[in-house]
Amino acid sequence: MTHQTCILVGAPVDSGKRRRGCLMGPDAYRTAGLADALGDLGHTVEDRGNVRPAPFTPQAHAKIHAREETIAWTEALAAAAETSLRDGLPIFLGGDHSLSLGTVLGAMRHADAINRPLFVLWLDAHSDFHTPVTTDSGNLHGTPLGYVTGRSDFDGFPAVTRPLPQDNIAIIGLRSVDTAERAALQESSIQHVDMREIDESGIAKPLTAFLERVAAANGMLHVSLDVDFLDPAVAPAVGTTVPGGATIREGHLVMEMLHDSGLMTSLDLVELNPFLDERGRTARVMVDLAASALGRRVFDRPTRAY
Ligand code: B3U
Ligand code: MN
Ligand code: MN
Repeated sequence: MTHQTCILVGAPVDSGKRRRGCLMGPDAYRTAGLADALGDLGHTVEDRGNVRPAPFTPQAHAKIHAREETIAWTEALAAAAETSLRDGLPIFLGGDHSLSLGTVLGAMRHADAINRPLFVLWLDAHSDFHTPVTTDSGNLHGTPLGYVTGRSDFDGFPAVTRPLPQDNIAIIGLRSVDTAERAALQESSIQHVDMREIDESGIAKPLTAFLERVAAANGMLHVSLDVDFLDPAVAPAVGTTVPGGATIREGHLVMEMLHDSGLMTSLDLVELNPFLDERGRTARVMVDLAASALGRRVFDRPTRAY
């Protein structure tokens, strides 16, 4: 991949779950030197500052936490994603994973407008495939893939007029899937890769299979990287730690393969909670992973054709 215009879009969303702190994420990435890391790779970097939610009136809800606020973020971030995708490669600095209801919706609208299919790579311990009805926790950060694929009961959220086809999604890193999600996932055609599969066959194999499908369809590719994809021993700054996650090496391999593919068109960095970090180390790991996705490497490799 050659020179890119990387557009940093702060998304300090903290409404998708009850534990607070993800709102500090965008500034932690800035402090950890994301813009310089990408600039050093020869890219143009434009920091557009932080998005703000559309106006909203909070309402008490028996089950769902901060529903109106999350709807307001979804509207604002869908618009920001659509605009920034016209100008370059947006990197959304989260913020919890409920921000992806908006960023993926915006990417879907952009892909529709230019008549290309959108694919989504979800790097996460969780499948985030709930609906507001199936969720046990009431936390909307567990619902973005349910929303964008057109599952029901997202009343009050922007309408998903042309849902993302399940065939266009891969989730890699799974090790915490609720019963209702598991049933829905197994019935779906979403490519779902758990840690066992990664242990048995390596992470490159399912990723290559997915990237080949993206390339064959001339697809756009939105990548959503949840901090908890990584093992908490190397990335502790996240509210929902799940042991047994990806290693730093697996994380970098995924990012390097994404770079080599030339397919990635937008990126979310989500669930970083700087309040839980240890001297900024998780923020730095995430910045390093983003740099690998944008071309940082030890040695050049012959380009792999997809
Ligand atoms: N599936 C659980 C846990 C969870 C999902 N995403 C995160 N945690 N980060 C839920 O609450 O929906
Ligand atoms: Mn997630
Ligand atoms: Mn997760």
